[in-house]
Amino acid sequence: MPDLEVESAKSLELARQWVHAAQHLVVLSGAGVSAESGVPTFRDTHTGYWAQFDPQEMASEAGFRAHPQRVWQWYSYRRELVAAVQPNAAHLALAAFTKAHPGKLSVITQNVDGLHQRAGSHDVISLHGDVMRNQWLDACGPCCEMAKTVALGGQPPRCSTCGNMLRPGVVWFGEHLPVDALAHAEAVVNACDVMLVVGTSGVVYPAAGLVFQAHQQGAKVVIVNPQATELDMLADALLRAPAAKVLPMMLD
Ligand code: BV8
Repeated sequence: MPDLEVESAKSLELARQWVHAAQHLVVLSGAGVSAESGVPTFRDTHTGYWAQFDPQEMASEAGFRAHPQRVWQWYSYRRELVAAVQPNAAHLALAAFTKAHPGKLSVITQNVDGLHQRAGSHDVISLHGDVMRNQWLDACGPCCEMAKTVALGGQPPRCSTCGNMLRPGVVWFGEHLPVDALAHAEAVVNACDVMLVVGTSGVVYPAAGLVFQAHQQGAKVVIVNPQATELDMLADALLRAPAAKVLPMMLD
């Protein structure tokens, strides 16, 4: 195994065996799986989004209502960034695995960048929505669906009839996850015999809770992350390495 520290090389060998013997494999991915595509993570100290912004202010309904233009522009910046990047070897390795082993792998992601889907993974369970989608901020009447929207200088577009604002189609802090997505995620985690936890700090719930669920039902847990995470105590194998390096080796 090229230039992996000894422990990770051993863990990689173990993980490969578990992956290829597994009946049902689940991946839970976080922002780190997109890091090598050039998408900033949230909590990496210097490069992460949260180093510059307060998540409660930028990724919450209260923050959006208080500062609609600032929050809308932050998402516009992220949309442009994500549209300009490509899936990396980690996304592609997962997509290739699903193609080679139909029905064996479920991808659950916390990410809103759509890169798993663009790499070719199907039926991705997106827990936190899609940064490219919009939805109405307030429950809207027929006028919003019919009317044109007006957008003034960096402000979120508004319904030209009632003034309802459009907002990004993502799950903000304090908002419930999509019921179907979470239920589907819990079902595949319950049925899996191996869970790969890739590129997540394990800070955000209920997503991080899925790893406890996998561990409790007896699945092997493999963590791929160059840094320590809040979930390391659950790992049966720990790979201190970047996802784009080890996933192709683990899944080939
Ligand atoms: C909710 C969309 C019910 C928006 C995001 C317990 C139970 C339930 C809720 C809570 C709870 N405790 C606290 C809560 C509340 C809250 C929460 O979890 N807060 C945290 C901060 C403590 N949860 C919620 O509000 C959730 N809703 O529970 O509803 C409810 C309702 C009302 C009141 C109470 C409860 C909603 C959470 C969803 C928030 N939305 N995203 C947007 O994107 O703008 S979360 C955001 O964080 C992203 O989706 C991101 O994916 C996610 C998780 O972060 P990570 O993906 O892990 O990213 P991070 O930067 O942290 O880590 C990156 C990792 O990658 C690092 O470890 C790094 O080392 C690693 N890495 C770097 N490079 C690489 C790499 N790894 C591999 N390879 C590399 N090359």
